Amino acid sequence: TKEHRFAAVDLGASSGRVIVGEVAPERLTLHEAHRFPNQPTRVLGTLHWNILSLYQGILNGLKAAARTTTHPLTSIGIDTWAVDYGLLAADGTLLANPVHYRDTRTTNAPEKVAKVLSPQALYAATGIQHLPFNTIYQLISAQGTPALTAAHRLLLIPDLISYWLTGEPGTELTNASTTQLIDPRTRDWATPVAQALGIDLALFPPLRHPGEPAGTLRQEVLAETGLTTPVPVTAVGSHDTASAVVGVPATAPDFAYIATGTWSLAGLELDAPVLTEASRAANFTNELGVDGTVRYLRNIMGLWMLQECVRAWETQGTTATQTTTTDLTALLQAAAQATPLRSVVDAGDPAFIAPHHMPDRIADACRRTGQPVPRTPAETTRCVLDSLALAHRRAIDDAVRLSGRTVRTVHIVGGGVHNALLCQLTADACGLPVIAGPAEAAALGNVLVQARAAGVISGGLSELRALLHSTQPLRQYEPTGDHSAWDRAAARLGDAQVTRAAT
Ligand code: LFR
Repeated sequence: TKEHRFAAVDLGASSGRVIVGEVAPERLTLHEAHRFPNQPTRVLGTLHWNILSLYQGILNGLKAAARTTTHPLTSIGIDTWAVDYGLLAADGTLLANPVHYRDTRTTNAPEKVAKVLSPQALYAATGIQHLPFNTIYQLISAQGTPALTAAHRLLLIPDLISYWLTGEPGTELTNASTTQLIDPRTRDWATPVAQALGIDLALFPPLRHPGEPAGTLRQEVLAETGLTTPVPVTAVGSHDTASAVVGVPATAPDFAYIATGTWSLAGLELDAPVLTEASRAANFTNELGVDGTVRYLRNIMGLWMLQECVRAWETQGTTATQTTTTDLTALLQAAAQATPLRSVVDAGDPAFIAPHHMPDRIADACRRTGQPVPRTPAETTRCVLDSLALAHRRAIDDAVRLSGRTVRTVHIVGGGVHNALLCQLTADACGLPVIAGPAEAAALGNVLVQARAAGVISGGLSELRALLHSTQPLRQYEPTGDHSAWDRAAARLGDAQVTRAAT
């Protein structure tokens, strides 16, 4: 059988990569062509993505992909984080550098929106959890700015990259759902919401669905990358979490997933949205997935909390912290030895979204809840990982309760797969077996959707997942320890963590 090569462009909050997937009906292998850092920059008080540097990283990656294979690429797919966008003039010029979702410009936007549309009405119409950086809040904050006033078009980040590569504008559906401007029942624009908020839906190019063609590489891109034949771009689940959930190697329907990385996205795959008041109060989201699915999940702060701690310890630069923290493996080993569940914080608290001073914010949260304050990097790391495991369990329990589904297995995919302590703690907290892997689930989901669109493989999500299960290395963690210790830790956080969306 003939093998095909697909390039997955996968941009995460801390790094971007171009990964080549080789696919044949019973085969699937990945090869990382290029990885590059993603370093946001604050300019005059606003936190920006370095979008041109990311684009250059992608071109370098495609060049590396062209060099490492004698076969032409069958197609390219692009996925990135959600909600953020670039604004274009009528001639296609980028009018302003895209702003990072962790920027604080949206602080007062939820209040403004609530004056026009109640949180209840907004949830009933869109099914999207309240996060302060949802695109609607960004657009409300940007109202009246020169860039938005002059804008002819709005492109979400993966659609912007795709436009630069091909010249063809479009709005990919899975990511569009994170704008909070899509109705999850019709899987089309929520026009009344946009009208109420004064958001012009004409800014968005037409919707396209995962698997649909999205143009071919422009001549200048071919010249720059050394790719020779015409290369199509295929729409994939362009929201990285949509691709990561395609990349969950489940073999039965009764699974929960946790897509880990900067965030932990924990929940279930459903075939219809849950738009109840209880679901809103629990801040569950109904993001749209590949093949008509719904990603029913909650955002949890994720390894961002640990990354930010490590960054703080490194800038403090005392010898003691440097030797223990620059080596993440040593830090995790020390955390594994630290007292379990000594202090936990609410890893769903939006107070942890913004950058800077993470160890202090964690210490404050422990103090406020009357728990011991972690003193060493190892103790703080243990507190973060225990807190993440607790939030994972809570999200899965809530998803089960709110959807009426059962869960027998928890799949962890994404960067957290490399963190054995987090995987084990999650198994312990949930009282369920955890299957960890693949780490590159988003790239794999991206490649699989392309390969199916190209006719190299066929079937629904369960067939794609069976291929993952038979080709990717996975590790299983069985629950251990005293389960009631997790109940007691959860009780310590008490009502502090309940129903932030409701307020
Ligand atoms: C993960 C992710 C989440 C989204 C957050 C912000 O990378 O895409 O799903 O809520 O980033 O866009």
